[in-house]
Amino acid sequence: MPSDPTGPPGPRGPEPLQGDPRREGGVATATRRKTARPERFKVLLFNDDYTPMEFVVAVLERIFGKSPAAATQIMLAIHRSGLGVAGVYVLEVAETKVALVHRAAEEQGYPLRAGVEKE
Ligand code: TYC
Repeated sequence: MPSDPTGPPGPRGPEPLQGDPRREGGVATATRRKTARPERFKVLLFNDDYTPMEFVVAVLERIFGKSPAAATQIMLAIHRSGLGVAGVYVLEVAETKVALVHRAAEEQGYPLRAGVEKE
């Protein structure tokens, strides 16, 4: 007869529940991921008074893969609040996107700035 896991605790404490490795004679260990989760970084875009809205939307579409609707929403949020998140990436990708934004803006003579912040 299977023991009643809800019954009174024995000398070694309550009976392990079904699926608990202690019940199967296995070794109970703390859960721990083997591979470190890579740190992720936000790419921020900053508002300014000169970069055209259409250019910021184009940057969000081309460099950050946003849909036209999402790009417009993000651009307007930056315009209203001063800054916004264009995307979240591992550090090397985030830094590359920042460089692409600055290069595209400089080519057109716009002062648009981007930066990286740890998530
Ligand atoms: N404020 C700009 C304008 O009125 C538009 C703008 C939006 C600029 C977002 C930069 O990151 C930016 N033309």
